[in-house]
Amino acid sequence: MATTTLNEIKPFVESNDILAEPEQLRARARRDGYLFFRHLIPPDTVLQLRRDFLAVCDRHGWIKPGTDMMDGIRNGGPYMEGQDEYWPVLDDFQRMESFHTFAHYPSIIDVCTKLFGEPTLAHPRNIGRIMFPENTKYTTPAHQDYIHIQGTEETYTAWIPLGDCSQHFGSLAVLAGSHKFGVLPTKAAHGAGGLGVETDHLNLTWVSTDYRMGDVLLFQSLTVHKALPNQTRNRLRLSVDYRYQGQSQPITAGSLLPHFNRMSWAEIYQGWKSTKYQYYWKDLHPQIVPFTRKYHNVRR
Ligand SMILES: O=C(O)CCC(=O)C(=O)O
Repeated sequence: MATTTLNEIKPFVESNDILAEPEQLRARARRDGYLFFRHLIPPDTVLQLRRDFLAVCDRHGWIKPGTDMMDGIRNGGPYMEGQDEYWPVLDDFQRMESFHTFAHYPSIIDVCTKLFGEPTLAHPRNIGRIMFPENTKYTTPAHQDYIHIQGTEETYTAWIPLGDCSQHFGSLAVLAGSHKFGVLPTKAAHGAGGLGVETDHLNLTWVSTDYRMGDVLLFQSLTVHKALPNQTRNRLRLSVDYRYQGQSQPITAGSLLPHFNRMSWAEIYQGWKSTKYQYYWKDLHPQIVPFTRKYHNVRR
């Protein structure tokens, strides 16, 4: 799969200027397959979640002793999804009330509701990621989320780094306009999701940015995206993926389960202070549709 050098990546179109214009947000998302906002969330709110994530990493011995925990300087690894060492950390993220509550942050829901033209359903299947340096081979490959989510193509992923995240640090890039090409054939690949797509023949442009704390990228489920490698010497890249769709749209049962489904919601909710974001989707009676594995027949 072809790699992209940093100087081939063009900057995102920023959409803060049209935040109050639903028609324009929809038109831009239809054109580009993504919307990028600076400072959609107050940096202090993101910083608090970063603290919670890093406290988990620290408890598991992933932070270098004697360093400031908030710098996220790695100890050991690289570890990644699928490895024995990674699951206990992932499980601790899944139990965190602040991680799930953050998915409902009002300014994110507000922009989604404008985009969908109807109330938003936030999927409860939230994902937290820690990307180690010196692990380029396992950088998230170019892929489309639709094959993993299904339900409706009009599902949007919000990708939010928990801290400033330059391109050198492994920010997320999207292939602008790629959502117009439908579901692309998949190919076995290293990195999150394990499935990639070829993109050279599409002749489209990769776009990204140096994210600052509080910036949010939203992209449609058919939009091809990938991470850039974490090229720092020793820093952990932390981020969250949250998913959203219109409440009237169909959804698959898997999107209502915890990521990797390693614990029940009841286990996850133990010790939470509030019940507000527990089982909230049940009151919305989402229309459940089947999940197909027809896109998972990969070329090798
Ligand atoms: O953070 C990453 O490296 C991967 C994120 C991603 O692919 C997604 O949000 O769908």
